[in-house]
Amino acid sequence: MTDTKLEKLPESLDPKNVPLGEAVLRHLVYSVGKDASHAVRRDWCAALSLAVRDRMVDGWMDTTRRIYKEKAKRVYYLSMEFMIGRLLEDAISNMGLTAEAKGFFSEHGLDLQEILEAEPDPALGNGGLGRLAACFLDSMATVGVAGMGYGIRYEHGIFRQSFQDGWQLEEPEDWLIFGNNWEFHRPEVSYPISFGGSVQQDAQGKMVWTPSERILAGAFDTPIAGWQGKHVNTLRLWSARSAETLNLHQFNQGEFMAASRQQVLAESITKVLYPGDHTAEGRELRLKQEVFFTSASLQDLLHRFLLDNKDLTALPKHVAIQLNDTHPAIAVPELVRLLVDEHDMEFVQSFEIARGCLNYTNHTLLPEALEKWPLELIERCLPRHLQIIREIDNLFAAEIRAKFEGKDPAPMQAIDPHHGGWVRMGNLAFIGAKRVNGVSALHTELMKQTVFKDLHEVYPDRILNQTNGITPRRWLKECNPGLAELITETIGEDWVGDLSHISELVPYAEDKAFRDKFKAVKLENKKRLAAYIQSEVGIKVDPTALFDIQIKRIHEYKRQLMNALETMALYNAMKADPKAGWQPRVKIFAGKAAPSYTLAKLIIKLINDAAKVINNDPDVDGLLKLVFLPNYNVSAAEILIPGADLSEQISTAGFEASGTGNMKFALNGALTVGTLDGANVEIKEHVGDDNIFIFGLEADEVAARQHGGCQPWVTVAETPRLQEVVTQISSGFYSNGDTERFKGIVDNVLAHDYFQVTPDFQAYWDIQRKIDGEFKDQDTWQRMAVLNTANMGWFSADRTIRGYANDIWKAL
Ligand code: GPU
Repeated sequence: MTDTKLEKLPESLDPKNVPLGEAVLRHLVYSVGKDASHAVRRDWCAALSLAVRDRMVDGWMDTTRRIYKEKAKRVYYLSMEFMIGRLLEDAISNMGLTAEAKGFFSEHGLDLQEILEAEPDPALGNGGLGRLAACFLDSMATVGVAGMGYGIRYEHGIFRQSFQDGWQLEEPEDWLIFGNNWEFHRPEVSYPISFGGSVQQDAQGKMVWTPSERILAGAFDTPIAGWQGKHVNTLRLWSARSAETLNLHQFNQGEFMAASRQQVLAESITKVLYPGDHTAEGRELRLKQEVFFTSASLQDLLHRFLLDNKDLTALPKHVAIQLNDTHPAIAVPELVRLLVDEHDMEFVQSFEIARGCLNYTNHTLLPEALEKWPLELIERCLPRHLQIIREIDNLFAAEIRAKFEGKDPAPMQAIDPHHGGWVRMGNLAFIGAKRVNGVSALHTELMKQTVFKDLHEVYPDRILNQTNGITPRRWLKECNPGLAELITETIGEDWVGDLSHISELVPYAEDKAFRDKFKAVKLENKKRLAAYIQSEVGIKVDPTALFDIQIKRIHEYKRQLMNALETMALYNAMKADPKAGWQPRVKIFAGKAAPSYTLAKLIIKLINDAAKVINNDPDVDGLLKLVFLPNYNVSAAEILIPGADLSEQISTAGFEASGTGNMKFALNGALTVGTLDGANVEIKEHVGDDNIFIFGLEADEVAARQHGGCQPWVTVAETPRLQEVVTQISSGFYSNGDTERFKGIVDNVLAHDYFQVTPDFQAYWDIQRKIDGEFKDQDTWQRMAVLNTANMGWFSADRTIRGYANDIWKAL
């Protein structure tokens, strides 16, 4: 820092003293370098973003000063994914600038909405886990937690999905191509990250790691303003670069490729987001990504701590670290290593410090998603970490033996010596954490009974629940302005900053005039969605039909297949008797499949092929449409969710840890058809049994069937509508007579059906027909819809963050 007499900036420089419009024009000319007559939407978007960012900076610095002064406990949220979506509307809305921005642009003949849509959608995540992290950033800033997000600045986010002849195509996504107006590059903030090499003991007995590879992590900061901009936190994303400079000698010899080799290798670490969702993949590079951002974040937070603290044993008092799933679980040995090797502390004390700061959130019970790394890989890439993991395991084993006579610690340890040897990251995270949490009540219970059964027995106080939540700013106020205005004119605006107020709407469920307005808003949203469908896939849908939507990653356990099969059965029934008074429906799907997940991709193809047949059949015209929208992302969700009548949350019970889309739909007045899984259970408790459509096997019944041999082919034979559909698919009805195409799906359903599509099919069909009937009674339906919106206050991510802050971080 420099010594300067300049403490406060002159008032004239305060961005608040300049009308927003003027600031936009100034940025357009002097930052973007365009004059108004040549500017395209993207230029206006850049100028507006910079003008809004200026308004955030003072609050940002104030927040930083306040945190230092008050010595507030700092919370670090480490996540491989932050699915932030577009930031401009969020920033304008939270900073209270919407009216001013709208006014300025309309004065100049421009439409704010179109300018907002010119912003690329940063999709730095796969699905719910990444979106949860983004909602938490908004809520930490709103609630006033001194929180910071740490992640990776991927050059390419999740792939862009399109369809070629109904098959999923993956293309690289390029969100940074026109620059990023939100971030501040901090070239001076950089940390070395090491890999490989060997460890030797020096003369004093100290372990010395000599790595064979070293890269640098550079920081990029994005300010995140909470509701009303009072508190502004930071999302710090790391980008990799080589620690070595260009080999000029080689370059001058004309060996351009060889000269840049080190740069290319280093930069590959933050090139792409791994598109695996719930499955371990990508091996070595993925491991290096995890180590890279975890180590950089820990070095950074230790550096910040030491700026005004000397005693590292006080770290747990001032710092809480949340590990978003096991992806950053290498933090356990890495924090110990930094304390022991770089700060000369004792091992046992260092482990106690680590265990005082670190907490771990589990997001799945799926065995294939619990990360484990081959010992050989860890030994080769991270030899010093492996030593520390072994020591931690020994310490843990001694603790268990001392506390529980005769208890074998081996199955609980981080290292599994069998089958060539593995490091189990879930066990490592559990052993190294102060608190471990699940993400819904049911999921947390199942965690205790299954994956962490034995660890829970020996540390019964460690596991707790924090049911997920969503930010009402993005997921109601911004994405559904019509409904937001109706709510505000009815009960005032307090709900935006404190969603519990939304329950004041409950009495209005009985008010016919209010219900009619609620319905009118929904219809407008459905028209907007219909226009989007038309422009994306060229299918015309009737906005008065029942809009039935399933949007999420494609996964067997989420059972898009069951929804598709029911659609085909409905098609058969309608075709057989078109005059039977059917409720017209539009079935809408969207979601990406992991590129290596063959069956998931085949399910997409099946839905697209079925859509071709159904949408072109005049017999069901006006009765049924089937739509699969490409490239589902946060921006698409913001159009889809407000336009839904029915929200599909139909996972095999026991498999969806929580779900958060379920909350977004219900908050926006869609009714849920769902199983008793994840947070559906709690949604049912809040909206009331009469205002949700629950069906199907429960988690314990599913588990029993999965363990005892069940015979899906028998169930199919006993379910005529399902039998008919399965026969049609295998005989090539949806594939131009090709009987091979969907064999993978048919064989799987008939022979294994691990995710229990066949036993749940009939109950799903029945409840859908019940829904048809209830939708026809629009008055009753709208009443239920209002009660959904009104009773979702508890699912605000602000409530979730307060839960973490009180029970885990001790930070409020
Ligand atoms: N989830 Br593990 C992901 O989106 N990706 C993952 O790799 C893992 C979990 C989801 C859960 O499936 C979903 O139920 C949950 O709501 C979400 O994390 C946030 O907790």
